[in-house]
Amino acid sequence: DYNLVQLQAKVQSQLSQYRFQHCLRTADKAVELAELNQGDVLKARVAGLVHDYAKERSDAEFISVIKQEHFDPDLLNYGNAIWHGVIGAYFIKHELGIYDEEILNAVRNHTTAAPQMTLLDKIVFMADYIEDGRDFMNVDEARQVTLADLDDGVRYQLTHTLELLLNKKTKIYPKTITSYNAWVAGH
Ligand code: DGI
Ligand code: FE
Ligand code: FE
Ligand code: FE
Repeated sequence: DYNLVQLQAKVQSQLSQYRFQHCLRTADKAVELAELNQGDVLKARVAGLVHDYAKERSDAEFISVIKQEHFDPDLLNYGNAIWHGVIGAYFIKHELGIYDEEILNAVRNHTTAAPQMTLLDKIVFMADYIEDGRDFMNVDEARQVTLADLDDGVRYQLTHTLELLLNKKTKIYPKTITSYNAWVAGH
């Protein structure tokens, strides 16, 4: 069982006001998507609330956990964008005492998605993207698509994020590609 008030306070203590508000809005959107898709509303709220818990940690902290806990050393070739979910789940487990692997996996997958996603994975991945504070070109289209069909939303985000990364010549994490291949690409 989760004490949401206590959990919120701990998340707030680790984040800037602006990012904490993003987490609250992501939690609200995750609940909305869970209701629409017959998902677990409480797990959606908790996962949405904590998904960016580690986003403001220093690179040095992530690097030390990657090394000490024997995460895939290839992670060292990436940065905060990839670390805050995958390694973030480690901080969430050990500092917030959340041991539910469904919730932890949804956090791990919230940036890159995954070739195979649970309903909770999809809910958190999409809630993060379309929460009410998001303002990017086509966000209204992304919301419309996602509310009509959650899987179409996942395809939409994977396509548009990959386009964005390519345009910026950002280093793409392999899982981002395998997710795109599994969800979007033809043969
Ligand atoms: O943490 P948020 O900003 O709320 O959202 P997020 O965790 O979904 O995404 C964080 C950033 O990560 C976003 O700007 C897109 C970027 N990203 C997604 N896939 C990859 C990636 N960055 C790199 N370098 N490689 C990827 O494969
Ligand atoms: Fe994130
Ligand atoms: Fe995301
Ligand atoms: Fe986020």
